[in-house]
Amino acid sequence: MAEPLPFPAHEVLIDGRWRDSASGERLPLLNPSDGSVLAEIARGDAADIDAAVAAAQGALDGDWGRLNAAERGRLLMAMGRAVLTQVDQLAHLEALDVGKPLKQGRADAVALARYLEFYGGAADKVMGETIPYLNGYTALTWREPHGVTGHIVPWNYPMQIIGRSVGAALAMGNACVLKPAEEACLTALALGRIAQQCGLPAGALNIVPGLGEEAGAALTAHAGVKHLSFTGSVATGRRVQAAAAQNTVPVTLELGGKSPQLVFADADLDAALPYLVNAGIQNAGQTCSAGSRILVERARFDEVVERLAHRYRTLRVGPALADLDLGPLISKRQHGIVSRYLDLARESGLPIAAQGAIAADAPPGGFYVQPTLVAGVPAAHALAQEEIFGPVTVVIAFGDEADAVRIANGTPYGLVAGVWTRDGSRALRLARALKCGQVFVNNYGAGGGVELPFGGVGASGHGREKGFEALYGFSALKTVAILHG
Ligand code: TXE
Repeated sequence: MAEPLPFPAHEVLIDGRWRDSASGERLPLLNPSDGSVLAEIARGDAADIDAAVAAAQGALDGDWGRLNAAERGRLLMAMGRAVLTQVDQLAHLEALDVGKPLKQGRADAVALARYLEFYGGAADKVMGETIPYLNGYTALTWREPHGVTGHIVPWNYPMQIIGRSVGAALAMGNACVLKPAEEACLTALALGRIAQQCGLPAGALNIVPGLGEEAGAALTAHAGVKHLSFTGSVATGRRVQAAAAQNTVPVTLELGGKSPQLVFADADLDAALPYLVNAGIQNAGQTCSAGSRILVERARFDEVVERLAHRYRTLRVGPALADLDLGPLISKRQHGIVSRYLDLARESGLPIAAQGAIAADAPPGGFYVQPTLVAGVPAAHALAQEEIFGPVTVVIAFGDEADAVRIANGTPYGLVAGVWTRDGSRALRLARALKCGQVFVNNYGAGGGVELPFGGVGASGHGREKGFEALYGFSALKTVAILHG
């Protein structure tokens, strides 16, 4: 018998109150490690979104809107501290809900705390400018919150994505309506409870779980929402942007990628290897910034493939609570998507260089897939072009630097890139030439990146999250020109 959850999962949080969805309908939440029903969540719909937007507007017009920047920051920092006291509990929830190994869930919880600390500390440090203007005038700018902001979050990194999005929005004085993913929303609900315990005014953060096409679509269409941030698939991102256009509101879209890691012959391979492996398998490859294409200079191609393969053969997959290298995929559907890519690799005759193993005692109902390294993949092949969102890493050979850049930039995406070289000039040339939002040189995603602006170009989306940049996205600049003679 599974342990009961620490709170009822079937409620929405609106205006500081937990209650059933307006329709009373619920959805089953599955445990990806064994396929069992873990809990029921609310099936929020347009009526709940309506109430949540009204509550958020009420908070802006009331207690939340009256706080100054330092007071908002203090509340966020208190939430960050509270999260730090519950890292293990949050990691446990994420393990049950997302199938994430405990150590990865802990890292996510610490990152959530860091976002809350960072944005709490930044809340009162966003300043405007005075502008030299005509004689007799004083001209200045300041940043104002948009108002009610809508946050649509996927299932792969709920804590981190909520931290970077809701944390920044609250710091700037917006009031939020959060729609977590129907596949995983326990840590979102837990954060709602933490926010209440820390004294966040009612209505500043409202949480409405539900289906994308119901609660999600209602949020994107709501005329009371003044900014939308969305992380998820390209197809849904386009729908979100189209809906936002109807109300002429700004959107931030983070839509994943096919991020390359470029390994030159002069690279320090000992340093690179752990990153090359981890960036492909973390969270079972269900990571927007997964380094899922490894591009290797031909002179060292065989050596790199062999060393990667050696590590891949040792990788172990199993239930999240067993805390192995990888847990299961999020759902049967995602398992089907990834399995089809593996079938395609075999049908295309691509060399499977190595695979990890699924633990013998992994429950048969879980959504497990072997981490797989596919070597010598043509750059134009679907496996090298499309986001697989599973632990499948392709290795592609390149000739010279120009070839590497051409291959790296040769997908519709542009989120992150990694460059491994000892040549500083080349590193700088590539950092300029790569079409993406973030470039890591001789590291990849190190440090979690709370402070580093993040977002993509092309099909990876637009707008920037993380770092100070997010605060600009969650505010509108107002210019004031005063004629005083
Ligand atoms: O995404 P969706 P899914 C990619 C990844 C994955 C694929 C499908 O390649 O295989 O997307 O995943 C909400 N209006 N990424 O189906 O549909 C939905 O409820 C408003 C990359 O999970 O984009 C959930 O909260 N909202 C990625 C969120 O959108 C809607 C993370 C994401 O769901 C909606 C996840 C609608 N019409 C998947 N339809 C990344 N960038 O990290 C759905 N939603």
